[in-house]
Amino acid sequence: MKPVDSGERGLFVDLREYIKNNILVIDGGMGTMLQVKGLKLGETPEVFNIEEAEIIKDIHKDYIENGAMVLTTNTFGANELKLEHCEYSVEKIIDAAINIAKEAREDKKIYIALDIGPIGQLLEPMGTLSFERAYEIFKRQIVQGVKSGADLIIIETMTDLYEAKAAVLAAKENSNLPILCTMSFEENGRTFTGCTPESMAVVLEGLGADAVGVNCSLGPKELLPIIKRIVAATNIPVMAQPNAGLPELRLGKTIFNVTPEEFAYWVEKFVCEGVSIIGGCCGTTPEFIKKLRAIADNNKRLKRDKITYSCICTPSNMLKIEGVKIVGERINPTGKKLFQQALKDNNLDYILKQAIDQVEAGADLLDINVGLPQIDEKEMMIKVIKEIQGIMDVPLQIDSSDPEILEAALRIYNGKACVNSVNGEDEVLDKILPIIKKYGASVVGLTLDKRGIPPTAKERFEIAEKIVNKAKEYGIDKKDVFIDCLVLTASAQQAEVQETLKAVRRVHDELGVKTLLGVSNISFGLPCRDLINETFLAAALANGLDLPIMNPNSTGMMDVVNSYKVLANIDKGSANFISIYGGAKVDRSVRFKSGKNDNNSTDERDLKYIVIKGLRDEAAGETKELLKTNTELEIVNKLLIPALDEVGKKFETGEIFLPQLIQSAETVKKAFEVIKASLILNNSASISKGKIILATVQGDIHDIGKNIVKVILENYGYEIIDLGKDVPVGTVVDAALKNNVGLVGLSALMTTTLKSMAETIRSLEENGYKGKVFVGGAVLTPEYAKEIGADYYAKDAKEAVEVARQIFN
Ligand code: B1M
Repeated sequence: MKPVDSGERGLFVDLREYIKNNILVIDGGMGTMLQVKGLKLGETPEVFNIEEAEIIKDIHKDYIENGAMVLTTNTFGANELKLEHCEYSVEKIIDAAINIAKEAREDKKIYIALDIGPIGQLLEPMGTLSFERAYEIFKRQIVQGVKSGADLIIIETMTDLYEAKAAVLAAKENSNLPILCTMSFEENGRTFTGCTPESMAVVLEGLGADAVGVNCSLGPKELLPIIKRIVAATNIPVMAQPNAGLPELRLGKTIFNVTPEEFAYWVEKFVCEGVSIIGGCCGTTPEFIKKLRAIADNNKRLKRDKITYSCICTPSNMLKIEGVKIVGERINPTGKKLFQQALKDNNLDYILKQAIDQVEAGADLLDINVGLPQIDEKEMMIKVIKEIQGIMDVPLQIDSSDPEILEAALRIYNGKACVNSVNGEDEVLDKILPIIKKYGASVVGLTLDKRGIPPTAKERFEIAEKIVNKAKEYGIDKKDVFIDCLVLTASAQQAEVQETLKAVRRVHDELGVKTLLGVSNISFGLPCRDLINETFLAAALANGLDLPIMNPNSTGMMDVVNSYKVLANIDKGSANFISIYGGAKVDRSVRFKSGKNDNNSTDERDLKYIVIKGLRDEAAGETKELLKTNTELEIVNKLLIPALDEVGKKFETGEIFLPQLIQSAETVKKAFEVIKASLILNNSASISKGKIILATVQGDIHDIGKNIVKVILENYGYEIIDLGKDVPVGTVVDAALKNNVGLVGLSALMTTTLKSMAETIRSLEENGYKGKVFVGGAVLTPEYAKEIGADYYAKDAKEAVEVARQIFN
């Protein structure tokens, strides 16, 4: 089944079939080829489809002649945002690109892939682009791609899994074409936004991509460990399109240092690992693809082992359901007056606190139930999911019986979620299972049907079996079905407690699926509920319970889980147990005296805590409160900056990722708005003591520090012209000369942007600026400031005021 020869196109092999058993060779770099052929810096490559069509055609032909089976259209950036100022429409550019590829392939059996790159803007909550807007942007490209006759869609170089999801959904819902999707990873094994290879593989496979993998990123050698992780996480074909090595800047030119031979050496290793779709990215040429074609012709696609483990995930946190995983039960209004009130008051902070408390206490995933008759459950579900996902990376279990709510929630959830729940009724299964399949989620199946909850283990087992089989009919693997054999209260249905346990045992042993139980139902109506809950939990775990839904803030319940993990050989060498209980004298008698659930809910949430957790809505109130007893600068220096330092450390060590970093920064902004208002209110100075320009240098978007400096200087009576962040060198120079200022202040927070700072100072001098320059920012030292020609260095906002005093007084 070789698709490339000069036969009739009528014999064209279906791509989905082809990649099941063969190695497919895609073409190589387009952008870097275009640069060699005259594309200038800043030019839009896609315009070449219309104005320089012959150049594109020649590149395609060159790739075909060297063995490429797939041509990738020159449409990487052909989306309506990137083409906003382009004279040609998205439709015109895509149509031209596909037609050029068709002309290049003539009547050869070559597939044409509509190429789709990232939109170029960050999605919410990291940026401002909504998920649905991103979907619409991709949809427009895909609709045209289908119209113009693309054979498949390649979604590539994604760094945000949420954006990749929007693109894959747009492709699935607006075409029947095969979808290949790749993301770009960094040396730390994650994408720029913190997504892991496993999460990517699991989520994109679940959404129905036909192949998943990695492109661009690094050189082939550096990609090998990432590729191994992708192969180990998915059952669909894996693809790889590395760069021709790590780019190096030499004499103003980007050089890729890997030869075609070396490239092929590594790609052959990928094939031995199980990769079956190969191609090249930046720096690769037809010569590279020729080598890859030889690999494809000389190797068979490796038969890979089927992946059978259960998991759910967020982009940065893949949770394998192995051992015991705790489902936090507290985001649920049933029987909780405060929670009900929070829902009615739209008090998302309260809900976020519940989420944080549970995760800090040890929950591995959180059940989210916001059903209350007086509120719009769908709207609330979406809000809660977005808010939780904005600040933490715990996977979620969406708990609702309404298919419309479930679909809306699964659509916006970032990752692979679990749905709670379906039951044994055909009507329910037929409505909900297709939604589970479409979004690649896992599902909880309750062992009840129209008759209610059957009393015996046998009947509950039968319902479980029916759910697993029905899921299979809908294409849902049993690894994605978790069965809840249902807990009845021991006080009312004592005889059935053992039936539940027997059912768990049978489902676990005979169906081989994961089991889940809402444990604390067992003790309703009895005194000392903790004791019953804990004893039942121990019995259930011993019978094969994998996912207890419980209150992780209950120390007793956590004690049971922790000790069970030792006894079941899950906690190897008892390491976790010893780290928790070793040394400390745990007084276990205290808990039993109270007879109530322990709840370590942390009420002592100072501003620092609020920033670290990214609780935006709490920042303003807390800051106002603090201003009653602290000065503005005290709050900045003692709380806000140390909090950000801690966030920075967590980011550096991989404890948190970009989305959380952004939430903390946003939280600081909220606090700072209050501080600024207070300073303005208390500022008596009205005459300008001097004009100062402030800017964060080009390439750097950190402006919190610069903004603090600005507000404090304003407070001391200086007039500030704030040029903002990421300010081009020329803008600073123009503004300094035009406004005839006496002082320019530059801020930089990254080692990589220090050279921008040096360049700005040099350019100011070269262009005849006569005033002084002062610099600041965490990466700077007084020595370096001197070295790059700054007149002054200011460690912080106070020192900035000293500098201004020296200049203007
Ligand atoms: Co990022 N970031 N960040 N970040 N971020 C740092 C700086 C980092 C140290 C974190 C880390 O890895 N530990 C690291 C830089 C590493 C390095 O080069 N040495 C880093 C990185 C890598 C990145 C990204 C590349 C991450 C990514 O995308 N993979 C990306 C960069 C994008 C870009 O700029 N092109 C990025 C993005 C972001 C956010 C957008 C999420 C956000 C910024 C939001 C915003 O500013 N609007 C952010 C944040 C918040 C941080 C940390 C956590 C905090 C920075 C901050 O605001 N500090 C930071 C880690 C850290 O510094 N602890 C980190 C508080 C602020 C008051 O202090 O700015 O130092 P600072 O200002 C002080 C003094 O330095 C001085 O006075 C201020 C008040 O006392 N000062 C001046 C500052 N400017 C002055 C000018 C003066 C005088 C004094 O005269 C003109």
